Amino acid sequence: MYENEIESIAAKGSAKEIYYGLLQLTKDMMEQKGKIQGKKKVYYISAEFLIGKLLSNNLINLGVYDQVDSALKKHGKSMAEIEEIENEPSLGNGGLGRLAACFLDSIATLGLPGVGVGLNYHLGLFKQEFDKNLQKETPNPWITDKSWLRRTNVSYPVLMNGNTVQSVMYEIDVTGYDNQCNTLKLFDLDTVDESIVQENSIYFDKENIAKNLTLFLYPDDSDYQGQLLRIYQQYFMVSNAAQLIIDEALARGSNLYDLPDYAVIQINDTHPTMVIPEMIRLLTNRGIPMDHAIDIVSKMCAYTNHTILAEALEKWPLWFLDRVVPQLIPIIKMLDVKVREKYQDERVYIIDKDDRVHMAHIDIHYGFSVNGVAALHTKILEDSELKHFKDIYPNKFNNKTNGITFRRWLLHCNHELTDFITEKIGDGFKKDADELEKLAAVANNSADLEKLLAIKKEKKVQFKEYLEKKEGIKVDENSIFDVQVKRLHEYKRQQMNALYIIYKYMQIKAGNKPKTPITMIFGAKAAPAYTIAKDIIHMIRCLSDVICRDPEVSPYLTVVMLENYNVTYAERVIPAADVSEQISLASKEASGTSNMKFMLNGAVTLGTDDGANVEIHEFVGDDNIYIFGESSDTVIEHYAKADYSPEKYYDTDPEIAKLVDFIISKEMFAVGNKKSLIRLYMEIVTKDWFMALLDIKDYIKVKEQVFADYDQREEWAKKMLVNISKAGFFSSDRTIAQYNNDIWKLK
Ligand code: 26Q
Repeated sequence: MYENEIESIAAKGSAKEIYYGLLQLTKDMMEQKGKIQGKKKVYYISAEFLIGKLLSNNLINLGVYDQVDSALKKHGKSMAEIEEIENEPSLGNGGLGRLAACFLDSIATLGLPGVGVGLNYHLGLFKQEFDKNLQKETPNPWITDKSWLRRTNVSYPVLMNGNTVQSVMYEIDVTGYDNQCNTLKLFDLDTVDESIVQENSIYFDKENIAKNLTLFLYPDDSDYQGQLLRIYQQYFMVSNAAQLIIDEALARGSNLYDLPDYAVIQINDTHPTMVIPEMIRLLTNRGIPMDHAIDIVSKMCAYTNHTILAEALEKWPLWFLDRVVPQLIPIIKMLDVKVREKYQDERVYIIDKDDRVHMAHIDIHYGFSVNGVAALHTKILEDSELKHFKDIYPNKFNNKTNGITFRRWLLHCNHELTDFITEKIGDGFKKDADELEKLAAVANNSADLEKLLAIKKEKKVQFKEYLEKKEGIKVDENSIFDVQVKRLHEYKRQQMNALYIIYKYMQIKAGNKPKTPITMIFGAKAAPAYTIAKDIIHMIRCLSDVICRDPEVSPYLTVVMLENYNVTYAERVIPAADVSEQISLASKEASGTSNMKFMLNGAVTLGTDDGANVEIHEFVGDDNIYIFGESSDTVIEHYAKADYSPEKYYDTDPEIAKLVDFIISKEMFAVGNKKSLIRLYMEIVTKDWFMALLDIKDYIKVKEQVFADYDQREEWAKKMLVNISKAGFFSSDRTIAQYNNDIWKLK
């Protein structure tokens, strides 16, 4: 089927023509497949859907990738050059959004009826550029005339601040692997106007809601207007979602009293929390008594927590909400009153004594399920962060360890490894990831291990070429690729990794050269208003310059900070990685998902016992992972006693002081911004909220061991093999099967 179409598209002249031909063909094929049906659907509401480019993945899931690939080759073209034409949708930031995208893939692959609901941000999250080694944010427009987006006639009125706007719904089809399709629904406003954004910047009039509502994901919220805009966005998203859910259920025969038989809502972090009061409001408007409406909605909503950082848990001042959604205020107050009647414990109130609304508390009281995203994370929620809730609702809490879709993170991004695995154990693993286990037994001889090393080398060469073409940066494929790619946050401790670089730089200066050169690769965006995060990026860029300009050091050490790290970059750099940096302060990383992607692609983890690293550690065993640092229990104790102070380490340990002092050295000042470097130095010496100095020595020690072990090539290849073969658990197909069995209960 489709052979003639594919052949005639591949025969076209330009890459552009071929891309648009394949785009249309793929859309037709998806339409042919039809939609996954079922009485009850899951609605996954999320502020982010970091879906990445779609062409290759859709072709893989439709089962025609190889056919297209060979047709292109026959005409002297490659998939890689065709994919270049596609823009990457800029609808997410990091793990939370990528998880939503992996989940959509797995929901469709398992044949479950599911809908993603989000917003159609025209300029996405910002695009990152570097100017004098400082992060500069510019708009990231990604929508083109012909694309995966389909405009629909679906439109809902949304009342905000007394005005009613009329939404418009767009759709993107999501095809399952060897299965039918679901849809991602993205809401938008026709009045949004990109021209209000100042040239080459992310500044715009924050008060002109009709024109700015869906311009950016996470617009700067460092001021009041920015915070109000976020509330507008959130309410617009959930009001549309609620109206869609009701419409679709009515169309399938619901009488609304039985709505939980038709729809379950997964609330991805607290951003969609207002769907609860909004749904209650809409049901009461349709004549359902308040208490009954609350009961119906409580049976429909499930909440996923993605963080234990207190500052990341949303608490909106009541009067902010009153400005945007006065119609929800009586409902939120009533939900709070009901909580107060039942529980005389102010820690579980929805509205606190300062009149702030704790969004997570709404989710926990008025949802039927609360889940964390890795075993350790859920345990910390239950035992400390949300203990008061666990005591009230012991049965609501459950764990769903995150996962990743192997279609994108193995089949698509690493054909060479996929072919090797298929040769060894057949292709059952593509549908049943646990079959990867077989690999450890059958591929454990020298020839296979060498093949594994050769594949890694090939992926390193491919990345090297991509990097040089894209950014003009040269790296050596014979060096060790040590990679840390994730949102920039102090708790993820990119700054500690940078301190290691300083250590290594000094070692090399002192004559202690590594046997194998090292390439340290970073990719990270910092939130525009997060000053210290931007300072950390600046430090890393400056280190890169200092080292690159030093002929004594540069043959042995290279530092690269990728510009505008995104899904497309991830697909290139993860398969090329030897070492996976997962070095968050123990207890702070809810799960992490890049750790799983690296593991699946044969990188070895250097990490703390945090998030899903704990589970990776259990699966691969002590010999195939490098764990360092204080335990989560110890860290939690430090927080409880408030007894951590970086001065203790800085003042008493000259080796640590030397590393930190380098941040404000003349070498760094020669290439960097003095103000930024001094600010970061002061932050680390006097605050160090995420305890980089607590773990730095152990980190250095273990990292040295990693690099020494790397030279034992066959032993290292065995570690790679174990990591790949134990990755099956981290398939998002497993995660979604668990969501469905325990929470959604769809067909
Ligand atoms: C909140 C309030 C105001 C402004 C922004 C935000 C905000 C924005 C983004 C809060 C959170 C996020 C993103 C969170 C995120 O990506 N969390 C990650 O989720 C992954 C999937 O579960 C986990 O693997 C990671 O551990 C977690 O950090």
